[in-house]
Amino acid sequence: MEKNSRIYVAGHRGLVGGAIERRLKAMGYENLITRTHKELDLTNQAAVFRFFEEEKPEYVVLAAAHVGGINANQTYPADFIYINSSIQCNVIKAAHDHKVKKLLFLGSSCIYPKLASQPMSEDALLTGPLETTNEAYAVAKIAGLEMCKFFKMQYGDDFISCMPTNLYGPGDNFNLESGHVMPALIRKFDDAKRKGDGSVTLWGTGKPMREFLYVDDMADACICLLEKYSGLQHVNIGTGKEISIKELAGLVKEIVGYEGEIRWDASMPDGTPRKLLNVDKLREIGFTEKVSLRDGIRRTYEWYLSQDEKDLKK
Ligand code: GFB
Repeated sequence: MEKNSRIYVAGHRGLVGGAIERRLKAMGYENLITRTHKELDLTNQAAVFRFFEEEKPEYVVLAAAHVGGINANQTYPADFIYINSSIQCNVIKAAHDHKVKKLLFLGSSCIYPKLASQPMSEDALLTGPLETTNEAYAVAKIAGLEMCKFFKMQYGDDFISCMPTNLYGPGDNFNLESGHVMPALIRKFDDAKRKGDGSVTLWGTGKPMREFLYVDDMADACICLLEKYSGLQHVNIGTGKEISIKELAGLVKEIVGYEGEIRWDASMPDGTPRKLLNVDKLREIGFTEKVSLRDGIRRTYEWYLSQDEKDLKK
């Protein structure tokens, strides 16, 4: 990619897209193309094809998606499979038709079987049943990464995919119903501290293990793949380290400075017990994360405190 290459960052208002746009700008890429959801509905094929005709991007980062935490995935599976499949089909086909030089598709580590042996390597894909709470999203993301693979096989398009672990950081969705665990912990402990509540209720048992990557590290990993990787198989992006939700809650509680009790609502789902990624392939390509979990949580909390209430999708 040249500094004046026309790079379309789809999803630039989201957690990952926002970090990628920030990083590319900081690196001196001056020809970034972005559209808000209002400006371009990526589920509208004609609008997407018109956009590619007009803007002729040379590179595409497909970070736009309909995303959410365990509760949103479990509650709205039709939305998750339809919206994400539409976005992917439209953008990948338009990128092919307009001879985009390279496209990076972003998926999620929930694509792997619920009980895949841990850590999960790229070869674990499609070797067993999926976690039911996010099956719809996972099927859409599997279709997206397979579509990139088959466009590369049939047409030679340089379309690659990455499957990131759970991401967090500035720009995350702090809505308690639709968001993920990290922003939920930050918001719940901060609210309880301000109100002087004696306890905070979290979901499930706290036993599941999760892996977390700070979103600026994710942006660096994506740019590393854009610059160095053109293989057929997708690439896991993670840290190779995991923590229980219970331990994570203790860490966030300490960083926020909340001193009350933690309670667990076992009527809420735990989701998959573990989804630790094998990141050997990512290391071979030449990427290692820089931000530790503690430091990433501290930075995210500082960002959270600097935001207006209304901007946090409360
Ligand atoms: O981050 P999360 O919503 O999604 O939940 P997943 C992770 C774990 O945190 C689950 C627990 O075991 C939750 O029960 N948890 C505890 C909470 N308290 C809370 C809370 O207040 N809010 C939330 N949200 N969780 C998602 C997939 O799975 O991972 C998506 O559904 C995507 O499709 C994403 O793949 C990366 O990690 O379980």
